[in-house]
Amino acid sequence: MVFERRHPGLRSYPANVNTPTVQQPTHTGPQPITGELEAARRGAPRRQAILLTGAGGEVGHGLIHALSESSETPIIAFDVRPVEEGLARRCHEVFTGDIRDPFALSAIMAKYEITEVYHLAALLSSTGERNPDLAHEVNTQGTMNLMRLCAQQGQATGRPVKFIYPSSIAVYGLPSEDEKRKAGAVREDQYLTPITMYGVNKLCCEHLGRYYSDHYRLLETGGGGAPIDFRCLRYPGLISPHTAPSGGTSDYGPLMLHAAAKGEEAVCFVQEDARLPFMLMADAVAATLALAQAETLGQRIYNVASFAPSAGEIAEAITAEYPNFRVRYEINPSRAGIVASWPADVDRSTASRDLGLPSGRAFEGVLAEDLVPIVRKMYG
Ligand code: NAD
Ligand code: AKB
Repeated sequence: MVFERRHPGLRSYPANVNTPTVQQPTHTGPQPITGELEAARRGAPRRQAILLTGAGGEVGHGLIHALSESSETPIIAFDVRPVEEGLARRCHEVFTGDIRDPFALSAIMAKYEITEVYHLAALLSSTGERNPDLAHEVNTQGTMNLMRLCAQQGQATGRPVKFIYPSSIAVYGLPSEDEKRKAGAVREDQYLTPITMYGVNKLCCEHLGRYYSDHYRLLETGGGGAPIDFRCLRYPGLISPHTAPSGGTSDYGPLMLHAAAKGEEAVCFVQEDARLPFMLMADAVAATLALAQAETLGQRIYNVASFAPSAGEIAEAITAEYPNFRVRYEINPSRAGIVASWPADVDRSTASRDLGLPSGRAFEGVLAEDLVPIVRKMYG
């Protein structure tokens, strides 16, 4: 795989977009026309590639490792922040730019024929709730920009672009704690009334994906000739031993593990009995690749998860591995309210059936086998 690092200076970008004080990049106008853009305009064949946006984030980290080992197709990485060197080395080319900027994306599409997109770039739920306007621009408008360009390419080549989209349990909105208890594991079509801007954005993008795949320009096409092939997993909270999360609301779970491994006290902002579904990052990556590779699918959107412990059960299992581990419960009512609106568990039966995924794993086993050995090495 050729490593050709490039930061073409497409845009100025904020140093850390995942903060409530994020600076909005100023629009610098159209990009200079390069040789590649001219060639694409003349209809010259472009090299086929996989595009991964939000490449420098937690999921990007896992997916780039897995894809670079399993696929011969070059990976093009895109993020608003520079991608760390070790990750960039696994990619054919790295672009730094803002997903809100259609020019940044069209420069990539002009150079490559993108066959598959993993569109990870987003502001997560807590960051999004602190700046809902920006969340809408990045999460919805950014996704729309990318879908529009993929649709143009799909129409021009006659080959639909596979668009892999990570949605979230945030699309659900349970109206009360009582209803959450009664509902148990929710199906894909239940309780779709999110209370966060992030959840609203995710649900909107699911509908955009369905539109571009099944109904695009139906007055002209009658709904046929789909320019994109949208496929989506609704991830639960993800737990990675390699990276600690920030900006999300399910973060309290993985942050307990990272605190324990560092010998620190964890501060948990939800009550001990707060419950959400979670999944090991490596399992989420494997599920995402299974979704991308599936020959046939019964539906476009699937729940995935492996276990659904309460915050207290997470702490208890971690204490079994780290006997000195301590958690201080300092409840943040607003963030706890977001968690209360998300389901206690999700029904994973359709993903099991269509994608052959395991229907669940024991949290204690995942902790002992897949998480603790890695964080012990990482933090000593
Ligand atoms: P992350 O915050 O670690 O990574 C997001 C990446 O997107 C970052 O590298 C960030 O720099 C980039 N980004 C943000 N704004 C951008 C912009 N304007 N232009 C270009 N890049 C931008 O998040 P993650 O955990 O890797 O999540 C990846 C995807 O998975 C997201 O869409 C998220 O909603 C979804 N998801 C994650 C979880 C989880 O628990 N991690 C759960 C459900 C869904
Ligand atoms: C968040 O908490 O925002 C994410 C998610 C569950 O989508 N981790």
